[in-house]
Amino acid sequence: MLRSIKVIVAGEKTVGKTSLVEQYTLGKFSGQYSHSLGLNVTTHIAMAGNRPVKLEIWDIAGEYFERTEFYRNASACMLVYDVTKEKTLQQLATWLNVCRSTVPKAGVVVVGNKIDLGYRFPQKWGELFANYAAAPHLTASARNGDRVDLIFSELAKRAVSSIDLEKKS
Ligand SMILES: Nc1nc2c(ncn2[C@@H]2O[C@H](COP(=O)(O)OP(=O)(O)O)[C@@H](O)[C@H]2O)c(=O)[nH]1
Ligand SMILES: [Mg+2]
Repeated sequence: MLRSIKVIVAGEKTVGKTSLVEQYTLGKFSGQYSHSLGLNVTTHIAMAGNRPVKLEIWDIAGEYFERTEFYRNASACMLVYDVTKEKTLQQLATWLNVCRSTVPKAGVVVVGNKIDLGYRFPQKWGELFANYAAAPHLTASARNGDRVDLIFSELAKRAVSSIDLEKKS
């Protein structure tokens, strides 16, 4: 049986969380904004290194960051911002806090989405935040699919290492 791993995709509304999950699981970009209702859970088989795992992806709507029960048992959090909106990067500090306080052992990956549109503020700021979070910083585009597989495989990899760490402790 495949091992099931829960991961969170978090960030302000309209940064492209749902689009990234759709591009990753369905290989399509609908270009539509559907105001996600609270929570969407999608499962997808992913490779973590050379092991297949069942990723349970929790896409949490922007306004639900305080619903800490959604984070329970998550092994990794993807913190997404929009490279055209500086404010969405600033807000990630709040999301990071929620992740760290509810699931302290979870791995974290910082993602700047909509890279097809280009940065409208220094990319360095995203890198500094990722540094502060002790997390890798990656950019992606849900629109053209650039690095979408990579960000989710990085997330899966971090999730697996966090579970392995937990087993040892
Ligand atoms: N240009 C561009 N637009 C995107 C990208 N990802 C999402 N969008 C658009 O941004 C809006 C919000 O996306 P959505 O996935 O619903 O954001 P969410 O609220 O974080 O789930 C939609 O109109 C998407 O079409 C991207 O990588 N590039
Ligand atoms: Mg959404």
